[in-house]
Amino acid sequence: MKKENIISIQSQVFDGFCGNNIAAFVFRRRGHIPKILNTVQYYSKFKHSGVELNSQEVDVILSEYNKDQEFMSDSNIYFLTGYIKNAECVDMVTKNILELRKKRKIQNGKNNDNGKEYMNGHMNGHMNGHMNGHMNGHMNGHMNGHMNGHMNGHMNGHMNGHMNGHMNGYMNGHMNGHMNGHMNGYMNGHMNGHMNGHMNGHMNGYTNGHINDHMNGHTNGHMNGHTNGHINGHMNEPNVEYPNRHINSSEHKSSNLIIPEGKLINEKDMHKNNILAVSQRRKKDKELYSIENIINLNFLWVCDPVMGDNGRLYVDECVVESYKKAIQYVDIITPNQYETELLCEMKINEEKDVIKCLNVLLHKGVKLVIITSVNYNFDKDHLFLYVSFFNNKNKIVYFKYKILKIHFNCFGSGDLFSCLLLSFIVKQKGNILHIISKVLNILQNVIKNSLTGLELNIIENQDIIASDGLINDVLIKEEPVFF
Ligand code: PXL
Repeated sequence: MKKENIISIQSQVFDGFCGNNIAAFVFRRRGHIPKILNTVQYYSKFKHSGVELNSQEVDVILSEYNKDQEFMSDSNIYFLTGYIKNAECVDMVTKNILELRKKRKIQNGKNNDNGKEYMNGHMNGHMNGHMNGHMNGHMNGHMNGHMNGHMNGHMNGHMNGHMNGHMNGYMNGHMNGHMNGHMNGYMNGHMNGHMNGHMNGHMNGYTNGHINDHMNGHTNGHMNGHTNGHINGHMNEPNVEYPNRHINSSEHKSSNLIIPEGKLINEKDMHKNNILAVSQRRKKDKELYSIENIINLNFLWVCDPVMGDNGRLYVDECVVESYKKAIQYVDIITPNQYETELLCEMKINEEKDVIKCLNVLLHKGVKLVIITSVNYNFDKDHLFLYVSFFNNKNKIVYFKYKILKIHFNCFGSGDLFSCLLLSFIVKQKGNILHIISKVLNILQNVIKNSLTGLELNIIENQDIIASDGLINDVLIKEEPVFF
């Protein structure tokens, strides 16, 4: 197991709860061992008297950490940034995160560049966006988005989105989405979605979805979905990893039968009861919005662009510009309504404005956008959380959570949200929509138990904070937003 490194860069206050006073406690109470960098030391969140680190001081700490990490490629790194008072410090934090990410690219194989035209040689890590043209050589890691053209050589890891054209060589890992064209060689792992064209060689693992045309060679493991055309070759006996080997084709109809957990069902029964289709669909639903498919969990920047609330700034004005520049490198962003308006240079009055903002942020390169609180004039009783990301077909999806407004005039709930979110992502992984429901469940309960004072009762609610977010069994469910 890789070592976990959480680095929380936020404010600290002498009295009360915000920034790292919340995050440090929450992370530790939930079993993490965070590294804490305090950007300021204020008296309280209401009285900003105290001291502030300058950008050189921020650099001293973070570059020391970067040096230490040089030879430690066996760890996952998670940055959480919150309150940073001035633009130079935001720039310095960004610079250090990028430097470390770059180093990781060499050691771990991470790459976030978009390839255009030709790419020869090796590509390690992530490729997001579009690649048109040829790729020869190796690719390790994730690829999201479209690839048109040829790919020769090896691909290890995940591929989401579309691939059109040819692939020769090996593919290990996951492929989600569409593949049109030819694939020669080996594919190990999962394939979800459609494959049109030819596949020659070996496939080990799962195929879900459609294969049209020809497949030559071997398949080990499962193949579900539709096959049109020919399958030539061998299907090997069950391997160790996937003990049940099935070929299901399009004559299966849906069924509501549920497989009792732990019960072994033989192939004949599976076909008879037509259960597999259900379990596959469930698995697909689970995987569809899985955080692992949206971001790379080896290196992650959760940026809470803490700038202000309700039209009032509490950082220097030029911090806005620094965040705008940094956005392209951020994996997850969690602005409130006012911060979203500042970053996207527009006012939010109705849902279509929110959608515009989500699109702006996603097209700048953020992989997961969560707008933590939107208030509408036409609904004073609720606030809304929006989440958006590219799905495995490279299409933007939007969801919202309708939250009963609790009239609690206190800053800090955003800080509690962001550290809980990171904790759930690191610990639980899986469906991001479920994670958000659970984080909201904890947040709502802590706020409800803090209504009598001006601070969040973090310590008093430590058991709720440490919980799995299923308190009272009341979960706010996401609703899809169609645009
Ligand atoms: O909750 C955001 C926040 C963080 N840090 C400091 C703050 C605030 C909000 O007021 O003052 C120092």
